[in-house]
Formats: sequence, C-alpha cells, structure tokens
Amino acid sequence: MSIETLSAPVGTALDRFIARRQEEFPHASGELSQLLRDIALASKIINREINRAGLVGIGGNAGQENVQGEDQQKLDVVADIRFIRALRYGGETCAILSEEVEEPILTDSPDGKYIVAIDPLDGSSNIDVNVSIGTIFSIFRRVTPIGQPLTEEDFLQKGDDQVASGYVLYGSSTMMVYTTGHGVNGFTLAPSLGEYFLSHPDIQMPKQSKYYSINDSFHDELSPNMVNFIKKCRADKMSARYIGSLVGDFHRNMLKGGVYMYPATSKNPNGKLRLMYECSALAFLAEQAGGVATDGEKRIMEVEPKSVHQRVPFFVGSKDIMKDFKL
Ligand code: AHM
Ligand code: MG
Repeated sequence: MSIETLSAPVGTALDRFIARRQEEFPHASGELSQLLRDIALASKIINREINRAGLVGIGGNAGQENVQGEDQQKLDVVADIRFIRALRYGGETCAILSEEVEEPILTDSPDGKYIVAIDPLDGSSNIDVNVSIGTIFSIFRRVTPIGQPLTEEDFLQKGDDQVASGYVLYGSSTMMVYTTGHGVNGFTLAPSLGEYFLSHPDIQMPKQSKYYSINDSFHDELSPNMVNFIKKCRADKMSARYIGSLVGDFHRNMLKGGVYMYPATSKNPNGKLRLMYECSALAFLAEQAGGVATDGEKRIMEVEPKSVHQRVPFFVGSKDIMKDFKL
C-alpha cells in the first residue's frame, strides 16, 4: 500500500487527505497542497457549468479556433478561464501552460514555485452529446531560481520532472484522480456537499486487460506490428471500447485493465495528443498504478518537449498487455 493511503481511509475528504499527506512530509511548505486544492475548487465550478450547460445553452461552438486550429467549444473557454483564474491569483503558480493558449501565461505570482500545464476541458467534441469529458493537469517545479525571469527550461520539462499530475473526470459521477509520486488515489465528488471524498485508494491497474481502445478508422494506416497487436487483443477476447474522450478511456482502462492507443496518422503525423498536458500527466498516473506509457520508442516520461504544444503518439496500458506492444 502506498504512503498516500496509510493514514486515510475511504471516505476521507480531499482537503483532509491533502493536509494529512503534508503532515507526513515535515519540510513541505504547503504550497503544493494549496495548489491541488485550487485545482479541485476550479473543477467543482466547471462541474457546475457542465451540469447546467444543456439548460442555459452554453454547449456548442464558441465560433473561434484554439491554437491547435481546432474548434473551441464554449465550455472549453469557460473551463480555461476558471482554471487560469484559480491558479493565477493563488500565489503558488508562476506560469500556466494551457491547451487553449499559445504562449505560457505568466501569473501575478512571479515568485511562485510551480508551473502548471493543463488541458482545461479535454474531449470537447463530446460536450454537446452529453458524453464524459475531463480536465488533465501536470505540475512542475520551476527550474529558474526565484527572482529571475522564467526561461524555456522552466516551460519545457519532461514527464519525469513532474511533481504531481492528475485529471478530473466529469462522468456519471465527477472524480478527481491524482498522484504526487506515491501511488494514485481517486476522489468522488458528492454534489450535494460540494466535496470530494476518497473513493478509490491506491489504484493499481489490473494485470489482466479487459479492453483495447483505438479509433478504428486508423486501421488501414497502422504498421504491421500494430495490426498484429490488435489481432492479439482480439484473440485474447479483449473488448473494444473507445469513447474519444481521453480521460474517460484512460480511467476505464486504468480501473479495469486495458490499453489505449493514439498512433501517428496521415492527418496527425506526430499523433494527436499533446505531450505536456495530456500524455505526460497520464503517463505519470499509469506508471504509479503499475502500468506502462510509451510513444512507441521510449517512455513518455523521458520524452524531452521541444515546444509547449508538441504532439506525440501515445500508447498506454497495463504492464502485461504492453509487453506485447510494438510500433
Ligand atoms: P481535444 O483536446 O481537442 O478535446 O482532443 C483530444 C481528444 C481525446 O480526448 C481523444 O482521446 C481524442 O481526441 C480522440 O480523437 P479522435 O476523434 O481523432 O479519435
Ligand atoms: Mg485535449
């Protein structure tokens, strides 16, 4: 059992859990704890917006494209604003890298210790059709000493440099799942109380994989190795499941065992998913839960980012099935 769960039984409120964790590290200053609380609070606000989206007509397209050239949905914009607001004035974060914004955002706390990379609302094509969506975040310590201006070195950090990562899944219930490198814990939001409670302590990916997840329309352009891998998944009687909402697909596979694949395609020659605020965060969680995440050549956690919005092929799953994966 991980350190994170030693002192916290199921049902522990997230705030208390974070506080207890901090007590176990006598030199911790409390800033990371506060940052995690800020993220949790922003996610509750977004959860509220998502729940009433259908009612007040804020689902749908905002009529502009984000920096990736994709349609920006209104809720993406709302989520982006909420997270930036929560992090900007918190004091712990000196810069934010957001999927929705081209350049790093410098906050009002130039002396903040942390840099947060975030996809405020992932799976946005699912918003209008009432399917699960999510928020993904990575937290890095700044590299440049406090007092000096931030540089590329601060922004372009690899997965192994993360101090924490996690996601919020807005699904049939809303969950926040995170790691600080001592196991993975999941918290479920009790909507009537407005509080997250520990529901999934010390998550471990099951050894036996139940599901394989890939956009089937890529089949004709897959490498022979990947075609064989998928044949093996089928022969092993694994079920195909693909929501097209990364957090939902990842969460299901992490709890039930499985593999998620987003390869390079003719449309997206470097893959579609973003290294810094999608893949690294989930790779950290997967590894902490006993799984494997690779770009086909190396661990995702080792890939050195060359730009904030860099894309990578992404293959993540349970250890046993990933042994057979070859690009
Ligand atoms: P987004 O960041 O624009 O929401 O796109 C990311 C999403 C992931 O959630 C999902 O796994 C993937 O795109 C699905 O892509 P595709 O429709 O090409 O299969
Ligand atoms: Mg995304």
